[in-house]
Amino acid sequence: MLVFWFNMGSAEVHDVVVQDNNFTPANISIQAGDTVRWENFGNNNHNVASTDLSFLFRCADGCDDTGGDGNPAGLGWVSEVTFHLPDSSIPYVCEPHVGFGMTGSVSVQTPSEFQIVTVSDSDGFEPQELTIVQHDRVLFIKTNGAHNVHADDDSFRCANGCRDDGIEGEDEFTGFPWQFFKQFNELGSFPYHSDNPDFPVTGVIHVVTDTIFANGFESF
Ligand SMILES: [Cu+2]
Repeated sequence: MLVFWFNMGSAEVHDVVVQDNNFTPANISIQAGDTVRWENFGNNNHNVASTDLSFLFRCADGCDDTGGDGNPAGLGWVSEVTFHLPDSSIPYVCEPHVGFGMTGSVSVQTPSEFQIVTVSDSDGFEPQELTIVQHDRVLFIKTNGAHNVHADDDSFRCANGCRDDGIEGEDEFTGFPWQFFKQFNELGSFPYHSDNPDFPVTGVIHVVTDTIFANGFESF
């Protein structure tokens, strides 16, 4: 059993090498909540631009959506995109070299283990308080009303997308149905709230180490 505890999850960042003129690996598979990091080792100007309308990102020297510049750029740029929802295949291209076959895809799997927190007008965040192990993932689901999930310390803000994940989305409170996976990689307590002024509901996630769980604290 202990082997399981120590093998559970880690901060998952998947590297893709950008060269003249291809992506390596071109097709990768990740879990929802993971991050893909592209780095340009080539001399040509490259970028990464999604062609899937539900996962819009365009990055090179940063991503368009997060104030960066997704125009093709030369040697040395690094861009990261975090994927919060499963999808069988999210295709992307390098815009100047798509005609040369410079294409790739990200397949996002449902995590094998995760906790669920729902939010609604009537019940607020449920469970209101949750303790998880470092690197665990939480699936937040809005079941009714207009809400988002905003960390009190402003470290994250998500709804139909998360701020700063590189993907075009809505992180302010919204009545649009949404759900997202978030991985918690930092230890500590993370109180959060909905920004809806009519339903200012709150919750908290406690992130602890494997060791604390192994010592039996979870039974309390
Ligand atoms: Cu290119």
